[in-house]
Amino acid sequence: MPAPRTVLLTGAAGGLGTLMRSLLPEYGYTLRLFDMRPVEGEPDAITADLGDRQALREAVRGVDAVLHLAGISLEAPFEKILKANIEGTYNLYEAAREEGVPRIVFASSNHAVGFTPAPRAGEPLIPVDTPRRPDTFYGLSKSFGEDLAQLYWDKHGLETVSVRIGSCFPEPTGVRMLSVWMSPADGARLFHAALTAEGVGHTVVHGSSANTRLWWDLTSARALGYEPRDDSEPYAEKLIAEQGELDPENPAHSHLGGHFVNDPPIWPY
Ligand code: NAI
Ligand code: 15L
Repeated sequence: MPAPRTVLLTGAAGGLGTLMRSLLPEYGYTLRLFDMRPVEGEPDAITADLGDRQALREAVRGVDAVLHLAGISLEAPFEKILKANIEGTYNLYEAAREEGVPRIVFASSNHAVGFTPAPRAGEPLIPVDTPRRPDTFYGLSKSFGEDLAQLYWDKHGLETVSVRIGSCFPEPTGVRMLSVWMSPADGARLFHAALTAEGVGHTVVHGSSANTRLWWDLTSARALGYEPRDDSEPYAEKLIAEQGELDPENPAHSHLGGHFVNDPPIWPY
């Protein structure tokens, strides 16, 4: 596959989409933007819902790849998750198949496997083939997305890298995040690797920086050419002083998915 140049960025108005709009052009991409909300300062962005199959078909036409970030990004009532994340992701894959788009990079999440116990000191890192253990309807939708990606590779030859993102924010804001944080710059490095690596078929990778307190294995991400450069450790002293060490008896501290394992739905809209 020739290196992709024109990439459809769904979820362009969101937190991660905003970070990637500023970081990915440095890698030479031309971004076409898509979101149900207007993208500030971007009058050419496509404002449409993932439920609009015609808009999606036009949005993917002629692009070399899609970076699919759009969707509900926290726990929410099942009916909302069903529309945005399950049907919406299906609609995107159908549009990509119909228009011959060769690759999608799918924003999966640690919450697809959020009930996986966090490794204690000396235990092995969580492997990428750990059984799915979604911690929410949200995590379940990311499991669906990964299976959908596998189906479209096996049946239609449409490639996907499913990136199980840990926490991608400018800084880690909690003690758990010290283990799963992905700096925005490392996020751009990983997405670039996922967009350009040869012969990925459907590959699942963990998305984190090279954190000292890392919980999961980055081997499959590194195999794409990803070389993380950041580490959350400089934030550790301050966060632990403020919040204390993780308590192994607290389920929200002792599972990969953190508070998602026991929080009620929190999607604000
Ligand atoms: P966000 O909530 O800030 O952005 C999501 C964007 O998707 C929003 O701009 C929203 O308007 C758009 N969107 C939602 N439903 C839509 C629909 N039906 N049609 C069109 N657009 C729709 O979320 P964030 O943090 O930017 O995350 C981006 C993606 O990465 C999400 O899929 C999220 O699940 C995933 N992810 C993010 C992580 C993080 O640390 N930021 C961690 C793990 C996964
Ligand atoms: C996610 O999947 C969410 O989209 C993001 O907002 C964070 O909550 C992140 O996981 C996390 O686990 O920290």
